[in-house]
Amino acid sequence: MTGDALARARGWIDEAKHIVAFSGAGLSTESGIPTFRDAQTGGFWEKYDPVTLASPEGFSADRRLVIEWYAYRTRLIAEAKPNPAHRALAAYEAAHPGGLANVTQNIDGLLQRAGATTVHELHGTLFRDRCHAPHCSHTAEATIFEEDAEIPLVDCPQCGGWMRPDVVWFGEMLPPAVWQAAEQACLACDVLICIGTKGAVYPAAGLVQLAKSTGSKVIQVNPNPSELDYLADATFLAAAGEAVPALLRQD
Ligand code: BV8
Repeated sequence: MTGDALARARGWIDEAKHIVAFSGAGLSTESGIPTFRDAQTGGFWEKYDPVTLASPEGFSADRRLVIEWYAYRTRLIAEAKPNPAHRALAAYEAAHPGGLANVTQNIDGLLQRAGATTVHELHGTLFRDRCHAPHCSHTAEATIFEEDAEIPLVDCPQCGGWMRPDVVWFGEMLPPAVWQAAEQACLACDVLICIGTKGAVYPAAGLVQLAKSTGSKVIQVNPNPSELDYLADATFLAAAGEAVPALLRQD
């Protein structure tokens, strides 16, 4: 990555006091984690619609199927490693304390594993479980199961409710404290870098519009067109692993 567009984008970043890195599944593709939809291609899970599996309705309809799907994804993700994009974001944050906030739709924990400390997980995490019962707040560390392990269906020790991954399912509200922190970061940022997201899931995608509406520069990194193209001041049709280190001068 060279050229005027890169120099201009680097200039915005150099001038910025506060940057938001708004990320989606494409940030972790180069770590070997298939994107949300691609995760279904090939093999046993192909015949299931991810949006159905990632919903309270899907869970009520077939508890074991949903628990086994998340056990499969958690094992894949536990074996993955942060890639150069995750590491560049963590290195930039370390070099500019308070200067970068990650707002991510990913539930893989790879930013934190790369050393990032400011990570707002809009859609939760695979590495914590919680009780599904509406008025129970019990949480527990998630277990990573071997490939052919028998996956237990765990009941909550506090209320007997069904334990489930602490992620946000379709039709469910995002965690209010995380949402408010993400909104504040997007309102305060000078530059928002959109990394590897189609921008089709709400209310998350609305944060890019929010940042734009307060005068932030929007830089997009995505090898394919997305629903956020119209908001971008600069778009790099490149992989995150190449473009993010170049933009943050961590290459
Ligand atoms: C809610 C966790 C209400 C679980 C996820 C407004 C308009 C339309 C619809 C709605 C709306 N408001 C609400 C809705 C409904 C719904 C929604 O948005 N539906 C969509 C499908 C139309 N939203 C909800 O249900 C939300 N909740 O609204 O609640 C409410 C309010 C009050 C009280 C009660 C209820 C909750 C949504 C969260 C769902 N959970 N994940 C799990 O993962 O199992 S969403 C999940 O899918 C991810 O977290 C992520 O958000 C999304 C996937 O999107 P992307 O990350 O963008 O990934 P994708 O695969 O699509 O694209 C990858 C991109 O990467 C591509 O562009 C590709 O080109 C690029 N790429 C590939 N390789 C690379 C790369 N880029 C860079 N480098 C590479 N190497």
